[in-house]
Amino acid sequence: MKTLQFACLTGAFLPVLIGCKSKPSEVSVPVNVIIILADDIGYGDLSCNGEKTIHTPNVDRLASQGVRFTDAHAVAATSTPSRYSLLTGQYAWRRSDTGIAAGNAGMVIRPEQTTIADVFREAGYTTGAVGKWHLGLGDKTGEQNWNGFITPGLTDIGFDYSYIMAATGDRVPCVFVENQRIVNLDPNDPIEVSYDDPFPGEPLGKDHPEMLYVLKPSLNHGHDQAIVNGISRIGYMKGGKQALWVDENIADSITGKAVQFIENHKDEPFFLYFATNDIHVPRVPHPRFAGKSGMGPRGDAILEFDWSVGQIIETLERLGLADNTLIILSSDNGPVVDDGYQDQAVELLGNHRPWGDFRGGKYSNFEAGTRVPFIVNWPSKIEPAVSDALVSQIDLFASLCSLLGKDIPTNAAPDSKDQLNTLLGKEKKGRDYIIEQAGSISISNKEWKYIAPSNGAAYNKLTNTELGNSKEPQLYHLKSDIGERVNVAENNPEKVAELQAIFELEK
Ligand code: NG6
Ligand code: CA
Repeated sequence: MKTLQFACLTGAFLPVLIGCKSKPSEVSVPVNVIIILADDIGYGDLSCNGEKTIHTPNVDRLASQGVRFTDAHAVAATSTPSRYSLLTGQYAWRRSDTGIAAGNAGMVIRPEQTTIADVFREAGYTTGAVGKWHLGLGDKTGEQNWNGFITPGLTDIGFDYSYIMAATGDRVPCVFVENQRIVNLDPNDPIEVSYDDPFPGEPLGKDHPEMLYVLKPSLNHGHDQAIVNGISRIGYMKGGKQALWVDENIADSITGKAVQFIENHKDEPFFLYFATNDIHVPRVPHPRFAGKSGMGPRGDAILEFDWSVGQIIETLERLGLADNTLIILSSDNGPVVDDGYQDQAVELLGNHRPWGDFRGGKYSNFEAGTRVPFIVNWPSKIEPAVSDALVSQIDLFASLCSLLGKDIPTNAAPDSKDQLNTLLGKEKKGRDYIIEQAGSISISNKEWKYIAPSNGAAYNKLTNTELGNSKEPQLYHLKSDIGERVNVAENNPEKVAELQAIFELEK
């Protein structure tokens, strides 16, 4: 008991502290943590957030039994900087090389950096990353040994186990990489990857539209290079035929690996970063979801995402782990409808509003760029609630350190703040302000939002997105104008200055 009291007093093991109050028998079991990170799912894409056009029962269950946040943000409006910030607790804008990564990019998070996975590993957890990666592999861009052991890799930044797609579904190489080796690679059919030059003799989507029997790219979106499974992609690849993923099976493959990881580690504490491919393009859900949403592949992929979430919940319940597992569910950036393929997402959208009440979408400085679904679920410890607290994925690092009763390691996560009590629904306050990154930088204190001037385009014609870039400073009174319709910067210079000063101090 002495040890326990000590732990409770020092807060060295928060799960223990909570356990001390209620069920002493559970005291020695540290909590498992699963981050489920969707790709491009917007605030309005989940029925728990209010849209009546889609039904996501598994996510809704997590939400109704946990804390559902209405003002939660990814750090950036695209994948690589968003994920970088989440995993390292450092704003991606502090580095110039954290933009959307190519499929042959070198590791964006460098081995000498400390990730949240490192912290879990250090705390005695088994750690895993399953699904979309998009943060580079190997030391240098274009120099990976795709046919052997790809190093450095995820084990060098805290993950004991990994089963990943190197980048995105629309970027080569279209293969799974398990523990830093391509899965099912036939040594007699080595794989080659390039983002510079096509491989002679390999057909390209732009020259062979007749070979694109699954999906054709949207006009002017690119995505017309290597052809894999009747879909043209970004980048060139050759060989590795046996290792190619099957698009309609991606959700099954990665969900299966996530479930297996949980099963394999049911008797020890684990941390799982489960990053789905849904609902990024190309959207090719399994036939059992095809046609089920009435919205075409985009809606069907949302149902597939919900199914994946259901598989995780079922596994935890089956193994008796549900009560002792903290799940955080969110998305890497806001929604986009046409992101590069002719999948009828625009035509079949109907009344569905992927962005909810917010302006913009993926790529945008406006709210829908980063205001994402965010649910924290821990059945035995969390009182169900809806929280309007301002929260950001940047704080997961420090908050999870706090959960483990650990200090943030020296030199790690400089931008992350401990918001554990807010995440667990015990406090309503949240952050004083957040900093978000799209074409520009914006700073919001919940009531007001400032978007710094930038030279970027105001509109993305390809995706039909209002990007929120302007050469003029923009200020929106979110409290009365959640749709960011009226720029009140000119009439409120002191507010502009106040929010600008926050950024000046931070950078
Ligand atoms: C863009 C791609 C888009 C998508 C995005 C990355 C074009 C025209 N568009 O550059 O299709 O792949 O990158 O998405 O190439 S993210 O969610 O991974 O950031
Ligand atoms: Ca994304």
